[in-house]
Amino acid sequence: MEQKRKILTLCVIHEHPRVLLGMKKRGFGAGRWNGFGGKLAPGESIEDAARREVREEAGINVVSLEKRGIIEFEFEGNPEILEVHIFHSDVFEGIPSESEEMKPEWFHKDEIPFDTMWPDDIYWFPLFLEGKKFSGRFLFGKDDTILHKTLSETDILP
Ligand code: 6U4
Repeated sequence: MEQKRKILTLCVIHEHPRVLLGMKKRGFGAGRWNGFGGKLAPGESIEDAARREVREEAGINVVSLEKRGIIEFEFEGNPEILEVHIFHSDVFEGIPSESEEMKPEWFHKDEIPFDTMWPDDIYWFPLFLEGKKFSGRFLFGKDDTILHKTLSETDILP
């Protein structure tokens, strides 16, 4: 079966010791806290898409941006692979504000709401907060349960 790959961005603002997450109000992952991000516009680079999505969803401009991880997500019975590029930012301009898609809120690093986040986040967030780079793959089954996972630290990310 041919596998279709969709590239997505995900940016978490980390102003130590707090992180900015958004409650997704609609679309894929609605009802969950998550970083800001989405699909690439035609001709857009992954980094430019990450910047644009944060601006559109949280109303701020990221100044620093560093890629920290790439995770592939698959759903059992669905040939599509979601390739999510995860970015860290600790310098931004503006004040986070609610958009049609996301309601931003700061969380202390010890009070991250993993119960209302994607179930993979609890695995990679600690690496992210420690400044590590990582790559992995998660396979989800019914009700977004994790059927299989690989996750490892890496020095190089494409
Ligand atoms: P639009 O076109 O905005 O309605 P939508 O279908 O809502 O698109 P989009 O583009 O907002 O989706 O992208 C989904 C977002 O969710 C991206 O930032 C990537 C992120 N995401 C997807 N799977 C994830 C997962 N398993 N864990 C996680 N973030 C995930 O932490």
